[in-house]
Amino acid sequence: TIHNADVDLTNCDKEPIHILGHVQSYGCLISTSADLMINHVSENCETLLGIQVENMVGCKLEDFLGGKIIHDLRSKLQISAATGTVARMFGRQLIEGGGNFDISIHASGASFIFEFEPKVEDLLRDDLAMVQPLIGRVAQHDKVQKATDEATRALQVLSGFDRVMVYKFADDGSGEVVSERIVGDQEPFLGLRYPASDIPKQARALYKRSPLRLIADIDDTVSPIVPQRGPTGEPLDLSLSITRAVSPIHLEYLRNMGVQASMSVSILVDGELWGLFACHHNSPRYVDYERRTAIELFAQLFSYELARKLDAELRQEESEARLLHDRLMMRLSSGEGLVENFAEIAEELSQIISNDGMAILSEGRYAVLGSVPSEEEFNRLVRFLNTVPAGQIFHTDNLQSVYQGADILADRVAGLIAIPISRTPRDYIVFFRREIAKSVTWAGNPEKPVEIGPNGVRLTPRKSFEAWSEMVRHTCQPWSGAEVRAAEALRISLIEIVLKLTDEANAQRK
Ligand code: BLA
Repeated sequence: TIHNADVDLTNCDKEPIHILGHVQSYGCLISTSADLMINHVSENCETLLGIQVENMVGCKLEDFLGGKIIHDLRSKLQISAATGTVARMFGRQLIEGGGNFDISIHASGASFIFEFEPKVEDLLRDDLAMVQPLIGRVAQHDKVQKATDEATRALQVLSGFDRVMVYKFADDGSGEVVSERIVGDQEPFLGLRYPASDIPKQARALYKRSPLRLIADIDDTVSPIVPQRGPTGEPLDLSLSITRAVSPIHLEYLRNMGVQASMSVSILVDGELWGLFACHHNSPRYVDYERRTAIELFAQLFSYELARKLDAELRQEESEARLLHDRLMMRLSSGEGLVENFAEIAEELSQIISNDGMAILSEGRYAVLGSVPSEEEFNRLVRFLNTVPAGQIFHTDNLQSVYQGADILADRVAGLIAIPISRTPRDYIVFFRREIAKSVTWAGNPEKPVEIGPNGVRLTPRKSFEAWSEMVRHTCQPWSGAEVRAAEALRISLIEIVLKLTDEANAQRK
């Protein structure tokens, strides 16, 4: 196994996971210079290819492989170099009389990396043929959630893993299991949240470039790459390597979770890592390169579908917000009072800006719905809100960080959006949200016995969930850009209405 003394639980994002210098036993690696002179090999070339490893470095690749395959590798290299991608070949013979291999070819710095996996022969092979109907079923759904669930199911079929999840990242790098398919009797992880450190920054960055990783067996004996460093002292960059052995800290995490094999596939939207398909298996599981290629293709097609649906959902939300807005304005301008009808109005507004509670203060009258401050607490809060520059909405995910009086509200309120609805005195409509960890519950079984590794219980899903809860103490689910924009539009309309109502009242008094 690999050991890196400089990395522990406090500095996960410093672990150089792209240069750990080992491959998993399901494949072997040969790296060469541009003229196909071998500069690094993994030691298991001996068992998988039957070549004496000490004879390889400093010799030409063609000294070991057949002429036909060398010719094909060269042309694939050209394609890979021209497109900046990883080229592939499936089921190819390397040496006369030898077995067949799936091959991956890519450029890494000044080197070319060739990886070979013994071919698993399967006469019923239909990997690529499965992708099209499966993505077709995903495309039929308009809603993001439905499409995602369908994709999770499809990936379970394609991969055969015991548990397939979609793990979605938030802006801060933390994540949530938003879809899940389980085979057999296992505890669900659906809805659970994890801190950003569980998939550290450098891993998230790498997963944008490299779409799939397979950890076929967490107890695998990994094979070192020799020499570890080239003549310039640099280790081989394995960022795009498909046999790369992964972080030992992550292996411990999986072990503590009771998982024996793991595969994850990136989901990119607009060039950003939106999420991952995360797959677990309770026994070792190898999926061959040809099937992994089909899985990558599926994930890529899903990404496009997802981007389309996210876009459509956003437009749909915006148009619903506009309609609601118009309805509301019509009611108010026909003379219905904001405070008298607050219950109905609040319900309508909640469809545009989701919340756990709402309050209005208008001309000295207070009305509320849901999880909110008392009138007295609200009056104090208003004095704080009055310090915000006039004519602006104010929003925060963490009231505690800006407002002294927030701690007595903490059981009901963690964040708010305040919309001023008059100039003097300052009246407000306020949307409140509770602390996020309070609205998410842990679903796992804390009593489940597992042997805990050297880094302790932190590397378990439950502790991980607790770590996330601790990290988001005093904060609410962030207000989205669309919600903040809706609040701003609402401010402008409400000011207009309030002015009109005041004018009418004044006119009547004359
Ligand atoms: C990698 N962590 C990962 C990966 C996942 C997770 C999916 C990608 C590798 C893979 O496919 O297995 C995390 N897996 C999860 C989560 C769920 C899941 C959250 O199924 C939820 C259900 N991990 C930690 C801590 C550290 C850490 C504390 O929890 C560091 C101290 C490190 N995780 C870590 C590293 C990697 C990783 C370094 C990269 C592994 C690699 O690609 O080499």
